[in-house]
Amino acid sequence: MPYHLDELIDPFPVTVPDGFVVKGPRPKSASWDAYTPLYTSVAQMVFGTENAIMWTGDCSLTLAAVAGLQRRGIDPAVVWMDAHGDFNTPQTTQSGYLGGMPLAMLTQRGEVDLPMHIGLRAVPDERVILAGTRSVDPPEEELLQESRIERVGLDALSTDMLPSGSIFLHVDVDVLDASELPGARFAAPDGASLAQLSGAIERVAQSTRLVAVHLAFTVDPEKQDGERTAAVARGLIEALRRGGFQA
Ligand SMILES: [Mn+2]
Repeated sequence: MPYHLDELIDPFPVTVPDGFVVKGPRPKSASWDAYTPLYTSVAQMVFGTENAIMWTGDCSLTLAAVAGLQRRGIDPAVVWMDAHGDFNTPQTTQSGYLGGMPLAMLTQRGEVDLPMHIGLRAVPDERVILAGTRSVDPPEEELLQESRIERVGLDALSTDMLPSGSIFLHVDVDVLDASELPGARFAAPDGASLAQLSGAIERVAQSTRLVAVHLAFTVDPEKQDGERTAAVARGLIEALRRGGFQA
């Protein structure tokens, strides 16, 4: 799904292994309501796909993926690897950036109709693990502290600590350090190495309960380094394979 919010990314920064490309319907504006048609079609695709790996340019498309799994009768726990908390709501955000809100939407915070329109049910806080996060706004920090969401470093994330049942893995590549992946749209200092991220992904996959994966390539197409981005993409797929996850 070559989107960064309502912006179609063409060419997409990585060559995606054979699969399907969802290019529409393109949202008519960058407001949550405008995403309903696109997210409905993405949810339908995830509903019909076993072991989906979803390649996108933003974090918000997670909402569609989880809605699609839920439609299949799966209530996945969510492991969220990201430099940012993505835990703002329309009420707390300072930037208004929708890509900074999806984890709040997923746990049904913020007054937004989109989850209802796409049939998304709230993921309980106890079934969410936030990993590798190092850049959180003060209002997000407050919301996170009030929540029951567990936060861990990538190295500390172990197979044992994963919630029970099926697992959905979200990876925003900005969890990596800029030395591994230049050109992140919202770079935060002191990120993970590709080896650290790969290790954490492999341990999640080893649980054998992984049902779908979202790889969010939140890099600026103008500022990224194509070879580095491709190396990261290969690294993430190899980590999933080593952990036993086959798309
Ligand atoms: Mn993110």
